[in-house]
Amino acid sequence: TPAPGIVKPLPPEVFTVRGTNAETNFASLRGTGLLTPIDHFFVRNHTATPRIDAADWRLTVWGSGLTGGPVEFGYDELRALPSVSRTLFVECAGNGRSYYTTQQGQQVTGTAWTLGAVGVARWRGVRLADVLRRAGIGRHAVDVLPRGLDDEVVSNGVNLGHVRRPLPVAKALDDVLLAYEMNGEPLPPDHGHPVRVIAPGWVGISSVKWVGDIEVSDEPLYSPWNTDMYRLFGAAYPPGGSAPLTRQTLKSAFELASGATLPAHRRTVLTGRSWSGGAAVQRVDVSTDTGRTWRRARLHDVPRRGSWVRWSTPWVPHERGPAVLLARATDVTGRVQPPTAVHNTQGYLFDAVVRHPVTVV
Ligand code: MTE
Ligand code: MO
Repeated sequence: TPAPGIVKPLPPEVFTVRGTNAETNFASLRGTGLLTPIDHFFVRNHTATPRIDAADWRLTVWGSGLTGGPVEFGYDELRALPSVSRTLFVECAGNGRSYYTTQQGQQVTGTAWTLGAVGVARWRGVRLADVLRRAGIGRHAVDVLPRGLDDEVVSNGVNLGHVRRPLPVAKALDDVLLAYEMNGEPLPPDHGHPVRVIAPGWVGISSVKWVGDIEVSDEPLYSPWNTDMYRLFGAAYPPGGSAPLTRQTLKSAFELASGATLPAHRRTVLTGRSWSGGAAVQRVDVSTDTGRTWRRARLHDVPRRGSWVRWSTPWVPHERGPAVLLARATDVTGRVQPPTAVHNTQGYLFDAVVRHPVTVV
């Protein structure tokens, strides 16, 4: 199934196409390494992947938050700056959204992701802070607004302009990257070629792809992506919604197809991954009896905030028929994935334990 506007191949055993987006099937990650291979990495496009030649690309940094006028950077200039490499996930704020409906019976709007709108890559690039300092960021700057070069987004007949979302200056100067490499390769077209933002631990919309300009402002900046979208609205939240979303929440997924069949009386190794943008994952517990009993899974990676840990646990099922598997992560602050997630109308930040159905035969 071709997805409109995605450049890379989307084999159905690896991706589920959802509108202009492609979700990674977690089962296809079994046996792969810590990093999501580029040909398995989910794609979330508001419109379509643009083809941008690095040789023609310029980054313009401008705005009232600079001490001087606009400053331009070319691709080679950026690559000549000191570089850093970091292993981080990009995850859509709506990852897991479909479970508000299928597990909790609640209505939500937006792409009906299961858990595959997340991937971990090794990103190489420059610190956004270095670029902002070279551009002459002033002491009164409050917001930093990267904007994408992809097409303007039209939603319900309204032109929302180019994808853009302000970062508070504290985050922009802390750990945000302007990345030009992914897993050791030049950034592929679908993931932001030639340069994208990577905002560690934060909702995916903060990691603007195909960045073309960055406005630095000494007044707060707004875009639909921090006013109408990517905030929490609903009964549990104030009438104007929550503050704009920042960090991703705690989640776990099995590397197994939903509804997979497993042989009775044979040892199966259940594998999966857990992650959070808040604090590092400390432990993962797995239940094979719908939560009556839990066992601690073995972790295969050193837990790090903003990345994931792979885990495994053996299971010898004896009872034939349907079963429900659960995986529940705990972070280093003691936060545990809850049995239900607090509803919000746009279905963001689903953090509850997901019921994973299998059949023992
Ligand atoms: N940046 C631009 N310019 N256009 C987009 O549509 N989508 C955002 C973000 N950056 C988007 C963007 C969203 S919602 C997510 S979840 C991530 O990119 C997805 O990154 P990926 O496609 O590399 O997985
Ligand atoms: Mo997203």
